[in-house]
Amino acid sequence: MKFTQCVAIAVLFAAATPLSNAQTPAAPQHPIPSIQDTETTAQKDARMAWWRVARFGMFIHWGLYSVPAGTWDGKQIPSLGEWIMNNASIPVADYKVLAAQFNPTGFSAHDIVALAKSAGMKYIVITAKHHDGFAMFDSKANPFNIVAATPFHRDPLRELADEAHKQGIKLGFYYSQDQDWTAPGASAILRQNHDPVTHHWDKAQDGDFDTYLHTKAIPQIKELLTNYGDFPAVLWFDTPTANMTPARAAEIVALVNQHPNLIWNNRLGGGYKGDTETPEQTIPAQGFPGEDWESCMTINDTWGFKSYDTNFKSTETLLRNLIDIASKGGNYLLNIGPDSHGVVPVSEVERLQAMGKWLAVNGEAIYGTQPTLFGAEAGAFSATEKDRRGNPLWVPAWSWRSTTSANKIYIEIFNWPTGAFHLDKLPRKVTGAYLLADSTHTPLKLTQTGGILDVQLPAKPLDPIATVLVLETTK
Ligand code: H79
Repeated sequence: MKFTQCVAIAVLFAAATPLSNAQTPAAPQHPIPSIQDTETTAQKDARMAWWRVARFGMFIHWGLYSVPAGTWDGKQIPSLGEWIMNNASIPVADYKVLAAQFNPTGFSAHDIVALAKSAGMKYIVITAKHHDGFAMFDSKANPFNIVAATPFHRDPLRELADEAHKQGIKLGFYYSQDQDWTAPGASAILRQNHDPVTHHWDKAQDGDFDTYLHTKAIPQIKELLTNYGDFPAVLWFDTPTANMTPARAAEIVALVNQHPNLIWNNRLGGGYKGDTETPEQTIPAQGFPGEDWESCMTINDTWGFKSYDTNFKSTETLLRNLIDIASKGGNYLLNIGPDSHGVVPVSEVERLQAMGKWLAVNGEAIYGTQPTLFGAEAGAFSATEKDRRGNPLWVPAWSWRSTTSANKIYIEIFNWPTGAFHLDKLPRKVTGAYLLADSTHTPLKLTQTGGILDVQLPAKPLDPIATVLVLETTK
């Protein structure tokens, strides 16, 4: 997706706008207060604790759109695979018949949970219902679902919940609460000019939004919140339009309030801020200091499977993204898109396993760490060039990043220097240094004068993508 395509839609994510440090948050005036309005800081810290140390999660976009897999009527449909119904203006009846062809017998909850674990991911968020309105779970509220409408008859969410329990990982559900292209009355965002006004391309989509909300969205959210034991740990809303008024959003808040451990994002709408900022396909220049945030990204150029999208990011890019995000205090929610058989594309599996290999050695520098004590290493805003919004262009630098713990500073080095690694303005005293991937932790020679540090490095990095230098510190 082109960045420019998202701009108009980004406006819809009103809650995604970060408060500048100068602003004090106004006391929220919600029709129904949400947990964030009423809990203490200590309660919030306890609720967010697992998520804050997790740093790395698996997004799964899987649904009926994996059947056409990016092609309709013999034509390759540009842009996101999960948007095919909208992008190709597929009539509701024509889209619904896909369900009869969806029999993903290659799906294995065990293998997907094991893949997430081997990648070093600490949570999974799967599409329970995307904008196409097809529920990937056993829903009594609406028959357009994987159990009732397909020959598969199984509930992948139940199977994933069982496996996630067994293998010890958190499971969350994505639910498109506002857009639903097959339910009468729900929203559909116009694709061509990105007008946020809701737009239907089939009379079957016309109807009353409150009827949709009360007969489908709310009952299904209730099912998701009550039928899967301890899960979902996360509820991931998306694309609120003007239809998601404060009063309507409050009806959903009344439900989520009954699940006091639940974490939910900033995309409910109606003025609710939720728990997490959710930059999509980008890493913010300096993160969201003091806030919980999560960058979600595709591994190629689509969320939902497209048979011909082979533009996979390299393991190097993916690992640098994870490290960059961790150094700014955020989480990385990296997507996979299983195919219509339920199988995860091999190129995705390979990259995840490679990331897991790095994390198995270097995870100490990522999980549960604090952001960098420096900052300039991430890059700088250009004095002359502007980005597509007319703001100063952010020019990232890729020599190194840093993460922090109580008594260590981690330097993730991408560009291996010759001789010494040099640091200015070090706010702590360094008492020792070693490479994390060196199992013997052989001490490296260092000199520190005031805040200026030089650490002698071996001639070659221990990992071609990122080698972690550990500085043991006292304050
Ligand atoms: O679920 C994934 C996306 O389908 C969803 N959010 C992530 C996590 C998403 N929905 N909308 N958007 C993201 C942003 C809007 C993109 C659009 Fe377009 C630009 C909609 C219309 C213009 C891309 C290009 C999709 C259709 C044309």
